[in-house]
Amino acid sequence: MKSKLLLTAFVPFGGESLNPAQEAVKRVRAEAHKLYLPVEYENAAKIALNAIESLKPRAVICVGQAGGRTGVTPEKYAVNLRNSASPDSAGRLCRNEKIAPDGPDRLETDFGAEKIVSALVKAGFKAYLSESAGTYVCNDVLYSVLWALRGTGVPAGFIHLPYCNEQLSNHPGAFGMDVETMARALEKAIETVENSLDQIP
Ligand code: PCA
Repeated sequence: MKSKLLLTAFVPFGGESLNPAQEAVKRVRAEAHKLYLPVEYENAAKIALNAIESLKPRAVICVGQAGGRTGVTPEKYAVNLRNSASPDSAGRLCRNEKIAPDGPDRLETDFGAEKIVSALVKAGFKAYLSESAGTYVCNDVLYSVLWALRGTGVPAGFIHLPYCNEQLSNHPGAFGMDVETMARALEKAIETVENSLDQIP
């Protein structure tokens, strides 16, 4: 039997009562292991890597919130850096820290970010390619997963989602998307990744 895909999201952070990534992933109907991570440097990545070790997924897609984005944004890169003016949910503040002391400055996602964007746009979703997953916990998880999976042939990547409509009362004027729409977009992204895997002989 083929192994399943691992789909991760994050719990709410930064004073929000929900995280669109978690809400959308909950509603994804594709067959996948789902995992909700704390917004904590290092710890979130460890939890994801432990799950990869035990579940041996055929692909990994991590999902997070990027308030201010105006569509669904597959990430092209992760950088070897933890740096934010905001502490994580455990109160840890990281300034200019490397994630992997022996890792390269930048890693490229290999889940087909461009292909996913094309498939999403073709299907009518608002989506565009992102060239920066930031330097906070989402990037930490993405970099750690890519670094751990290097050379294994298991593709991995990250998709940032904009605020969901329910969050807009705290963010007047910001772009918002419907959670169900984001869930359908994630299903389309999963389908695109799965189709590419099926093409590998
Ligand atoms: N977004 C944050 C961390 C958790 C999340 O959903 C980020 O972009 O780093």
